[in-house]
Amino acid sequence: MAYELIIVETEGRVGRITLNRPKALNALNSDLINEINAALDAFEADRAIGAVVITGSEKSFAAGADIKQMANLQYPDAYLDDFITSWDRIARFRKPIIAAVAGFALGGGCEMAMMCDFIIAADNAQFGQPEIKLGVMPGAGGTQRLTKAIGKAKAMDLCLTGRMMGAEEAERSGLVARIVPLADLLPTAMKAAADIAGFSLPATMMTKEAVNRAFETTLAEGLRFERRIFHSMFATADQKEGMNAFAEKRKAEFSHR
Ligand code: CO8
Repeated sequence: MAYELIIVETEGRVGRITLNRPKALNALNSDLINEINAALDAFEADRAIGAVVITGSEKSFAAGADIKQMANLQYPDAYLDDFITSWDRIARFRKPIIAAVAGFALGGGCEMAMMCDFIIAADNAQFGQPEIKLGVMPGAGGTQRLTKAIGKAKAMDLCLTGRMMGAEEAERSGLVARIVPLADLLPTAMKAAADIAGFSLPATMMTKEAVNRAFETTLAEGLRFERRIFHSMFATADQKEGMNAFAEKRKAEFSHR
């Protein structure tokens, strides 16, 4: 597929998607989402890809859903077309995916970052759910994922006032895994992704699946799920390689199987 609103690259076993709609601060319209979804489908199908980084520009990760495209949307069309359903492809992506966020991550942009496995933020990052200022509310997980990430008090504050939260507050609140200087954002995210992609692919995918299960089930069920997957790893070639390499004091060469 030819991409017009994103740039898709690979570096070793890492895939990178760069949102590239600078004039609109990477506002998310349907064409942009369709392109992201196509790139993710391709990366997911490609065994040579072990992790993905999604990023925007230095000024804006994504300033939200395209307000101009949404302005005249009517309820029957929103309902019948199930508006936004296709936007959660990132949340269903099975391989590890990191959001490298600089500048604005607002509305759907913040929601998109939260669909990733973790967020590395530049020190100029600004997160927010400003939908309330537009007469609506978050629609792609903002009220749910944000609340799980930072708790009720902060989530209510952000969703009800529409204020922005800087990188330091976001890290302190648990939304962001790491903050780095702007110039280090991409190298840091790519290094983290390359480290992850160097590990056993079944192991990283299963780890991600198990961590995500913690958000959807009870502790007892989650622990049972973890134990079952953990046992299944003894059927992988990479478990044999990883443990034998340790015993033989050499670096493991994973076959990602
Ligand atoms: N939609 C459309 N265009 C946008 C958007 C947007 N969300 N954000 C910025 N732009 C455009 C502006 O209209 C402007 O275009 P033009 O030059 O043609 O007038 C251009 O980008 C530059 O923007 P500004 O001049 O406003 O730049 P500033 O640096 O002065 O301000 C801000 C930057 C603060 C980010 C400001 O642009 C702003 O407030 N943007 C809107 C932020 C917002 O409200 N986002 C939430 C949108 S609603 C939403 O996301 C619902 C989620 C639905 C689910 C999504 C699923 C993933």
